[in-house]
Amino acid sequence: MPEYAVVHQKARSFYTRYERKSESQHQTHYCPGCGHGIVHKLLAEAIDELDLQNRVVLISPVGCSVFAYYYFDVGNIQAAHGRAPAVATGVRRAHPESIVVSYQGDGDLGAIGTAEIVHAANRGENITVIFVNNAVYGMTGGQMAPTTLIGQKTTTSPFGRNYWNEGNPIKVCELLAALDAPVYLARVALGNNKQIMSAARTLRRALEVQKNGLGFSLVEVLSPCPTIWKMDPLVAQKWVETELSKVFPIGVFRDRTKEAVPRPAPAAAPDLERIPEILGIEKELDGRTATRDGNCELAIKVAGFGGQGVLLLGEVLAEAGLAAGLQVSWLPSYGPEMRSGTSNCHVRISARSIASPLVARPNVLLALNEPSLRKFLPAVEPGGLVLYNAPAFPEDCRRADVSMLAVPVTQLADELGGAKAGNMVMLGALLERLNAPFDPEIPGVLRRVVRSQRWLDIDLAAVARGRQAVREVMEAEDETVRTR
Ligand SMILES: Cc1ncc(C[n+]2csc(CCOP(=O)(O)OP(=O)(O)O)c2C)c(N)n1
Ligand code: SF4
Repeated sequence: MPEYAVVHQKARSFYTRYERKSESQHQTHYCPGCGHGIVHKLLAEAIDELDLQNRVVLISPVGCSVFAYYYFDVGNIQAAHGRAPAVATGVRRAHPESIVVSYQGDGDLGAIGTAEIVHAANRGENITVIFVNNAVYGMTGGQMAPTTLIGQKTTTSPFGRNYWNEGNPIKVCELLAALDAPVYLARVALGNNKQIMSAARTLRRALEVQKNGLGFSLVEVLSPCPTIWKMDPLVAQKWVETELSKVFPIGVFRDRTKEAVPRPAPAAAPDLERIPEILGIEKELDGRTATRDGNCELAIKVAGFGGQGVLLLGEVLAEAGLAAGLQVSWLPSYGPEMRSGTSNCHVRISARSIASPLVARPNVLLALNEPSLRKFLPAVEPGGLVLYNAPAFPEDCRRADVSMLAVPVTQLADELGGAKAGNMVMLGALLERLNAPFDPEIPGVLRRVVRSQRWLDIDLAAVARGRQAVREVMEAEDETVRTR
């Protein structure tokens, strides 16, 4: 019997089966000879050896490794391009028991994500970054990366990278080694089997740094990309060993594992209730709206289709609040379409400082179409007010704990000669219901923002029509109550 045996087995931290589209089920989505597959294997084995599978959260951003979550049977989060270190920071701080790995390419980490990696390293976050440097943007077809070699041809440096035009390749390990906080920084390569064995040990060491709570660790892996380099896989591997390693020397650039002390646990988050007090802002008055005596706490959501004057309605309200000496904010939100796309805006009008212009829980909803009503009605604060552009509410769109009023504002505006002034009929209806301190400012605001005399006349008439419509509805309701 030999004293040792070669065991071929899958790492436990890999799924047993990668679900792929039927014709591709027999292969991973990496090209033959790609370094990502090797790095995945080394990482999965290191996780197994350190018995971390149940604690690891892998953050994969954009790049060829975007589907890392198909392979790793650990916690997985997909991050926006370049943002993995920021996401990793949040996860590690919120879950101090987790082991967080940020897996990034050179386009991701060294170009769009430069700020994130530098600041995460400078804060000494207790995360491990695996930086796969293949000297190109693989996923998008081979554009120049910050690590592209001088003279290397890419789709965006077709004559070869030129120092005078594109600068020198960025050496990430050397750059981060200029910072005080990182505990472990190393560069490894996949240029031959010996280098791969060494890479395995280095990855394990980086994870150990985090496991021991010591702080920031990063391993840069020089990795082949045969497809974009247009090389046979073996030639590409050799190129890593001979060319890439020449420009990016392999080695350990920082090792403070002996002297580093464990990073203190992050301070416990304060109770949410205390946040207004900590920030020096008063809590919002839930559900209370405006009264003429100056009490005004309006969180308004105006919503409808593009072209219905949603944004203008919000703007007029905010301008009127401002003219009345109140605090206001107006935040538009609309799709790329100019007309017929969804459009909404958030308006706050308050007697006090406004903490955020976002209105997630409106106390007034002005819904100019049915999709907006359906979308935002559930979010309205109990005790709030809903105005809806129709003769009646759909049967399945009712709430007993809010005040609901249906006014067919587009139709009423049409009768006045301009269906587009439906937003102003809505404004009039709201003003009639609110009795708001900024009500007297409305005509002046309209005179300022509406340039054409014809439309100004229609808009003023529309506001008056909206007020009248609400009075009619209220009187009809009174009548119903009296005759009951
Ligand atoms: C905000 C944003 N900008 C650009 C892109 C397009 N994009 C996708 S992957 C990528 C580059 C990936 O290159 P790299 O990080 O080196 O990873 P590789 O594919 O080589 O492994 C780019 C620019 C995107 N998805 N998101
Ligand atoms: S394009 Fe390059 S980095 Fe992307 S999977 Fe293929 S070989 Fe790997």
